Amino acid sequence: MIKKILILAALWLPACFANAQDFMLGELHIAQPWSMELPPNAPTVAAYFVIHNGGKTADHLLSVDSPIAGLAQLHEHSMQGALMKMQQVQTVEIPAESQATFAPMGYHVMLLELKDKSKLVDGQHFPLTLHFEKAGDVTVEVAVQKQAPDDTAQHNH
Ligand SMILES: [Cu+2]
Repeated sequence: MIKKILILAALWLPACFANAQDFMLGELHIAQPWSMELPPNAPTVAAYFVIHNGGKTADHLLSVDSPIAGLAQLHEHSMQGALMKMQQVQTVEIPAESQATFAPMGYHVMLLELKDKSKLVDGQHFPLTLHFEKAGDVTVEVAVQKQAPDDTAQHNH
């Protein structure tokens, strides 16, 4: 399993660094931030991305914020018996020379108290600022789309 992941990572690297939807911050690389278009009356929205850490030390995502939301939290989905539960987490570790994946049914950014819903439609995007313990801050543009990008879960292109 580990070997397979390493091979996938090696294949992925050259292609992804040329991707315009990716953002760099020191050794961190935030790939393809996206959010699902929701009905206009949806009270919250989730944002997803993959954070790659090319460095030799772990970093932590401490918090996030966005001008479109009054409140932004780091959340995690987990199975509790047969039930899928969502809970807030304080930080998310990005292990050295590895990655942290934010995707449906896993870690996600939850945006609450939405202020500007005009940005939450297919084809639009909104800014999201990530605050890291070591690397500092970076603002990414989250693309709103009707469907999940097919390479979110694994970078095998
Ligand atoms: Cu959530």
